[in-house]
Amino acid sequence: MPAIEADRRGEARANLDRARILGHYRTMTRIRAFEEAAEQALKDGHVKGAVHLSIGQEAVASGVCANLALDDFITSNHRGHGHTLAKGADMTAMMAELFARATGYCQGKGGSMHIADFRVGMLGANGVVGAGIPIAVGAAHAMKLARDRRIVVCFFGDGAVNRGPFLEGLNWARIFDLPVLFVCEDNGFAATTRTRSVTGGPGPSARAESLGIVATPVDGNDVVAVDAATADLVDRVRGGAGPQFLHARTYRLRGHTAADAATYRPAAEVEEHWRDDPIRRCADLLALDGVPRAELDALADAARSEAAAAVAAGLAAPHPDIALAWTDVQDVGAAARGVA
Ligand SMILES: Cc1ncc(C[n+]2csc(CCOP(=O)(O)OP(=O)(O)O)c2C)c(N)n1
Repeated sequence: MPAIEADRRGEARANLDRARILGHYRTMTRIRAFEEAAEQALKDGHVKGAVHLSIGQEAVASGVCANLALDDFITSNHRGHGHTLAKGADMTAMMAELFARATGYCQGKGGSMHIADFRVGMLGANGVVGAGIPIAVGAAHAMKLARDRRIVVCFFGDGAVNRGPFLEGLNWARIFDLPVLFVCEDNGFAATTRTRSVTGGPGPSARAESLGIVATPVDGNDVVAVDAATADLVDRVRGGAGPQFLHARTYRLRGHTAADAATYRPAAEVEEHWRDDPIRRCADLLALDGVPRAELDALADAARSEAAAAVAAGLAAPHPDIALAWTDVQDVGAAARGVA
């Protein structure tokens, strides 16, 4: 990293105050609590469809989204609970969606990978790897044409860099200088495969730089570092510098889906990465700064209570009416609807 860059980041880090780091701790514990509750609910048979947990990756969602205004936009992927909560979405409606209930974000018809909330700028999770990239770039192009100050953040995994939309989307963003921050959440895996074994060349940062987009590497488990790096990149994007790329290295502490025991990696490797748990790191930092452990435990407890209440509300909510199956879809034809 060039010296000036390192200095600017160091400066930004020093300026992050305790209240802001506590805010990260709160956001990350809420994400963790939501996902642990969803994991248990899946085991109990309440969740319909697949759930991909971001346990271990919470610092990326929190550190990035803390730098966005409510009306800025994000797009997400299949592992989107953290991004969605960090952007300000409603935990109760998210849990109800996982349970396929009428009070869920998609009235129970979408599940985990289709949650969107335009009121908080969340343009959608996406089950198709890489498919959020052109959506983000399209939104950024719309902002540029409208001379709108809002920007777009596009979250995707390291597996997505091997898909065509990555090349097309980043190229388009570069040539039109669009206001978009690409955030590659590099957890080392693409489903059950180590990404490096299926990736030619040095990886995500080099791919972005080959398209003329400067890549900024960051320790994705250090929420303060993610926050500081993002602050700088968001400034550049908002200032008209065009697309930026944040390469956040992290690790997923659970299987690819909540039902995947992840036996393709040694237990010792996972154990090792638990020592690098971003929430624990953040707690240690705060404790070192004088925040009482009891205060941190109380925040984590509050997050678990909130998630438990979301589970209870989800279980109490009605299932969608069967007639809703014909809404929010393209015309399926009168014959199919039985009204010919
Ligand atoms: C176009 C497409 N190909 C394959 C899949 C199956 N699939 C789902 S998630 C995934 C891995 C994605 O890896 P990455 O983008 O790194 O995200 P991560 O799961 O690591 O968060 C694959 C191959 C898919 N959903 N879409």
